[in-house]
Amino acid sequence: MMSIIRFILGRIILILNQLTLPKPVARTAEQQIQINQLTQQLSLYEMLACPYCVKVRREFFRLGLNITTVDVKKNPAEMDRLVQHGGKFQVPCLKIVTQDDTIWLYESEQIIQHVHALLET
Ligand SMILES: N[C@@H](CCC(=O)N[C@@H](CS)C(=O)NCC(=O)O)C(=O)O
Repeated sequence: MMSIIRFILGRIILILNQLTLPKPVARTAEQQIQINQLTQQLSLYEMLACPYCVKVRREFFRLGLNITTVDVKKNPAEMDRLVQHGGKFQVPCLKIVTQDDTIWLYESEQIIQHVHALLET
C-alpha cells in the first residue's frame, strides 16, 4: 500500500515539475562550452521521482548545466557503487571527480551550493 502511495506521489511530483519548469539562464554557445567543461567531472546519482532529486535537477536545468545523471533504481551496479564509495544509500548524491580524488557529496542543498560555487570560479 505504501509503495502505491509513494508511486502516485512520485508521479504527481514529476508532472508538477514538468508543468512548472524554470526558465534556463541564457548563454552564448561559447559560454556554454566553458560551463560544460567545468561540470564534466560531475555526475548526479539520483532517482527519478525522489523530491530532493527533482529539486536538484530543477536547479541544474535553471542553471543550464549538462550534468550526467545516474538513476540508481534502474542501475543496481551504480547503487552498489554509491553505497560502497559514498558510504550510504541516499540520493541525491553528486559524484565529483577531481585530479586526485573522488568526492561523494550528499544533501540536495549542499549539491546546489557546490554548483553555484563552481560557476563563480
Ligand atoms: N536531506 C536529504 C534527504 C534525501 C532523501 O531523503 N532522499 C531519499 C530519497 S527521496 C533517500 O535517499 N532515502 C534513503 C532510503 O530510501 O533508504 C537531501 O536534502 O538530499
